[in-house]
Formats: sequence, structure tokens, C-alpha cells
Amino acid sequence: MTTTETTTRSTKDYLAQVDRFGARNYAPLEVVITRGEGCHLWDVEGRRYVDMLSAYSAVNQGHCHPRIVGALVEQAQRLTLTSRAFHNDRMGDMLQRIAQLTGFRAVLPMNTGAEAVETAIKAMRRWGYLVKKVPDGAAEIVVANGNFHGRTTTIVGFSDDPGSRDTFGPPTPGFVRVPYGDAEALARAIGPNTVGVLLEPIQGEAGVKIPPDDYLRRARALCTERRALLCLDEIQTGLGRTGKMFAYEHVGACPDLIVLGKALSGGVYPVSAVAGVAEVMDLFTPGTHGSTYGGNPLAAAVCVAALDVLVEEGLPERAARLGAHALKRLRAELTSTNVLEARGRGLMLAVEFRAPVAKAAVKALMKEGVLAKDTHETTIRFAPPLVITEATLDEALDVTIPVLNRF
Ligand code: IF1
Repeated sequence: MTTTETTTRSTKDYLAQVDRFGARNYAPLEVVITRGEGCHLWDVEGRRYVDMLSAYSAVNQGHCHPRIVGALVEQAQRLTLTSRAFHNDRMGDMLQRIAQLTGFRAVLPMNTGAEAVETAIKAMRRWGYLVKKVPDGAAEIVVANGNFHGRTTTIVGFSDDPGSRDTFGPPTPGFVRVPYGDAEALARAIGPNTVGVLLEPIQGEAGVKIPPDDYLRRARALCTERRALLCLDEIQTGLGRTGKMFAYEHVGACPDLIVLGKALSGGVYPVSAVAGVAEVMDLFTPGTHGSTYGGNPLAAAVCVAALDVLVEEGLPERAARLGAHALKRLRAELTSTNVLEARGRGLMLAVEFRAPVAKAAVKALMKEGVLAKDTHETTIRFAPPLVITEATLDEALDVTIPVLNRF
């Protein structure tokens, strides 16, 4: 069989192939997806599922959104990559869209979320040395316990999750970790060499951990007072997921830098970016940062379409309305004494159990046609594409709630 030929192979055959030839850095659910449309996925056996993960909020616009795929196909037939050695006629529109959406002066386009986080780390350090005049090599960035910002060695070096961090040392110096949500701990950690504070407005991988409402406002005030930069990682929380375009809007704490990814492309192509104030972003001079694919015309065309869909289809507002509805149902109808809490903001939801049953519950949900993801053994995240209809959301909840009540 040629490598491009697709036949109706069984799930078992696909699993065997990936196990035979792939590195085993994941242990996915044993379902092989072959098609996606809107909030639905189909596996190779023809079964349909409601997607309650959205590729960790990369598919906010729904799978294979026709406008985004159309932009990809059209651009792919004209120009895909020039490198930044030359200009291209699509990047400007992407930079303008992101700058206007975020309200920041400048945007630096990258590809993956981790690359954008690394870009933000470089930006904060460079600002620290050139503007705040921190002694060379002494820059510190404050991060939170429970953080997830990607998988590079620098990023996992400041993780407190042994699974992400161990055996990948030595850790990059210059990171101080504090309890998430604790403004007093943040105040104690920000010192004269602190150049920045890097936080998720809501911690996703940690299990949809929502900090006290004044936490980000206190972080904002402390950073202003102590001349440090507030950098918010909105790769997962941003672009409508929590019911606002950006999660920080719920609490009115505007950062100096914002990191975006995932739904920046609607799941069609890797696109990420850092947007920030001129005082920081204008410190990047030619030769100080970049990447082969950063800002390529294909990424730009896809990103513009993805952002237009978010805005024109009112997806942040939809997430607010449907998320409130879903949370109300979860809180009212989950009766198992093993359920500790249903929480969330917009369509970034989670159900936490007292016992480590999340993986078993996710497997049971799969059998009922709902695909979700467990995290840290006790929590299941629910994050459907923001295009889900109320009827389909209710159908998914009608299935999900009785299953979870069995645990
Ligand atoms: C995996 C987790 C989520 C992110 C935030 C940066 C990045 C991510 C807030 C890096 C990426 C992804 C990575 C993916 C699974 C998923 C994930 F489970 F790993 F932790 F969403 F919670 N900041 N999150 O959520 O972006 O480089 O991946 O484009 O590693 O399995 P990336």
C-alpha cells in the first residue's frame, strides 16, 4: 500500500502503525479521527463524536471552518513561504488585525505557542537590560505553580510538574515560581531584578484554575509599581474561549505583552504571536529574533480569516452565553458525591472529582460519543468549539452528566 493511499483500515491497524513507527510521547484515547466539521468528529469506524476539547482551544471556530480552509487553499496555490529575507503581501494584514484586536502597537509573529512564549521571555529580558538597567545576566521572571506554557527546555525548566520537567535539566536560570492566585506571594517575589511576571489568566492544564478576581489586577498594579512587565499567556484562554476576546478583560488587568496561539489559526495551521507595547516590542532590532516560518503568507492568510470568523460570528459572546448555560446545568445536575466542583468561564469548563477517576470517565464518555480530556487524574476539561449550537451542547450534556454521575 502506498503511503498516501487511505483504505478503510481498522482502529487497531492505525494504533499498531503509530506504535510501531512513532515516539511514544503521548497516550491518546484509542479513537482514530478521520474527519471533523464544526463541533463534530468522526472516527475511522464511522462513529460520530461531539468534540469537547477543540484541540485544547485551537479549534474555537469549529473544525475545518470553510472560510479558514478556503483562505488556506487559495493562498497555498499562490505563495506559501518567502522567509523574512523578503516581504510578502499577506503578513501586514495579519499584523494589523492582531494589533487592532489587542490594542498593542506591535506584533511579532511566530508559529507555535511555545515559540511565542520564548519570544515573550526574550522581550522581557531585553527590556530589563536595556530599559530597566538590570545587571547583565541577573534578569528574573516570576511564574506560577501549576503553569503550562509549552515544552521547550527553558519553559519546562520552570514547571512544577515533574512529568514535564524531570530529566530535561539543567533548568534555565532566572525564573522564580510562586503559588498561583496569591497576590501577597507575588508581591514578595517581585524584586529589583524582576523584569516580568508571566501568567495564564486562567490555568488550563492545571485544570481550569480561576484565580481570585482581584489577582490579575493586583499583578498589574505590582508590575506597574515595581517596573516589571506583565505578560499574559492567552494561548488557551484567548480568542473568545472564556466569553471575552481575551480572558484578562473579565477583570480589567491589561498586560504589557500578550501571547497568542492555537485559535489564531482556527486549528488549520500553526500560528502564534506576541503583541505588546512599543516600549518593549520596539527593542527588537534586525537580527535579534525570528524564525523561518514566522509571519509566512500562508499563516497570515489563515490567521486573518480565523480572526474575521471569531469577530463576525460573535464567538466570544456565544461562549459567554453557552458557557453560562452549560455551567448552570453541570452544577445543577451533577449529583455524584464524588464530584467536587464544576467550574469555568465561558466555554472553558472543568469538572473535578474527589477521586482519580477522570481517565476512566473520559473513556466512558467516548463510548457515548463525547470526546473530552482528563488532566491531573481528577479533572475533566470541557471546551467545545465556540460554534457549537445550544441544542448540540445540550445533547452532549444530556449524555455527559449521567455518565459522570456514575463515578
Ligand atoms: C501538548 C497541555 C493544554 C498552552 C498555553 C502555551 C502552550 C500551550 C497556556 C504551548 C499548549 C497544549 C500543548 C499540548 C496539549 C495542550 C495543553 F495539556 F499540554 F497543557 F492546552 F493545556 N501556553 N497547550 O496551553 O503552545 O507550543 O503547544 O503550540 O503539549 O500536548 P504550543
